[in-house]
Amino acid sequence: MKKIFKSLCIAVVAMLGMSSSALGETDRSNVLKIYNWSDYIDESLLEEFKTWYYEQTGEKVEIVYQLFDINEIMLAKIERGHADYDLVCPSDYIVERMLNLGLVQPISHDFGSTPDYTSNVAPFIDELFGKLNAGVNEDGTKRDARDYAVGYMWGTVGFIYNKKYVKAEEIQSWGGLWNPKFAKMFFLKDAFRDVYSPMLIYLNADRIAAGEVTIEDLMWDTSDESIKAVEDLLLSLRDNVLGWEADFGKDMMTQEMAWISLGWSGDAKWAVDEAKAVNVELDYLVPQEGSNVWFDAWMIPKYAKNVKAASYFINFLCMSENAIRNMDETGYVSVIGTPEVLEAMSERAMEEGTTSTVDASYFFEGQTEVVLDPILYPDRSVIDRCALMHDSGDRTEVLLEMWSRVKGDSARGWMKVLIGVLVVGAIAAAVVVKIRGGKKKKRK
Ligand code: N2P
Repeated sequence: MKKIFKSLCIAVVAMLGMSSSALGETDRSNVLKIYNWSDYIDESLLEEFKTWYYEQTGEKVEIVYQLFDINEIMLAKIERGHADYDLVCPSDYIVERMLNLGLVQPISHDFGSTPDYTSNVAPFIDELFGKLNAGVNEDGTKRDARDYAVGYMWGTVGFIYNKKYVKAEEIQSWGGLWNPKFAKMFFLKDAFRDVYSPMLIYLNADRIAAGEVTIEDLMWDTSDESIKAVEDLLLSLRDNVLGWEADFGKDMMTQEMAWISLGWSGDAKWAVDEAKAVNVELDYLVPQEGSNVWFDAWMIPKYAKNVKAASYFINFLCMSENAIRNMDETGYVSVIGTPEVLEAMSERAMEEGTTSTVDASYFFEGQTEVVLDPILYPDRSVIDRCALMHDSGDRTEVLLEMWSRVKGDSARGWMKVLIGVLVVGAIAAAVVVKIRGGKKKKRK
């Protein structure tokens, strides 16, 4: 729960700070407004960026940092055009959507005498970018999404589970969720795309095995028939769901409030590490039928006001040492694939007691047997059964209607109460933090 409070506190403190400094006395063109996922950065880098930016450009910058937990909430703000963010961090399928809706602008890689660290992004991420439907340029040529976005973190979707109550064999299939033993003991992610896709894969497992359809094909499938089939499947599960979580599932897992959470690999890593401190043994796996591999990327909205600082900030995050710090802090895996990152992550895995190896050659060239945490860098065999999601375009409304029917009003009521309690708590905590000039407690 402290993570949720922390996230909300940052947002609130950022807004308080914004009214008194950034937007009050500082010229907006010297402010960098960032809209990022919660728990998704080493916050000390925000302060350090200001110094680094001044060293590189001789220009001062203030940062306003705000948080979201759901892609579609961020997108709605940008789409309405009310929010003048300079940087946002959508997931792959929303990168497609933002490109195709013309919401973003190309990213300059002109950093003067500062090196272009964006070249540190691993070729694996370039390949994922290549799979996006990025539309066409004005001259009709195929658009390269990398002209408009730079990768940040990536991972998979799977089950975070408590080893005391759940055996890995019991959840090797997405169908493990229907085991009566787990009724009211699991969370589903409150992100309709992250649930729809695994369920569609589960429904089509036999066809995938028979070679009649690929997971990649399914990631484009938003037909009425498939949406109905997923709806029926989820309705048969609804009464067993403990809750729909946007970002608190990982905390609940560490507190043993749930045994399973359908979530992102980065949250799994964070939860596994946190849980160790309280002698709770968590783990993570990607079910055998297959799943999503995803990545999030920085984009500069069309109406950004500080494009230069935005592109420098992206460049700053692509430095190996900053990527490593972000990984340490958040549990998520950076898109940076340099030897420095490999060395740091391999050392860390060994320190944490990992002895087995993975084939991570898809990410670190030639590394077919390397000691790495398999939650962070899954074996190639896992990656081979994962595919990227795609923008559902004008089918999004139909998917959302299905999602709303599946979750039902009771779930929404429950969430509203929870959110209300959290917001009140966070505001109280933010006031305390501000009064005490509270210092951030680092995870490591
Ligand atoms: C971190 C959110 C990660 C986003 N809280 C995964 N796409």
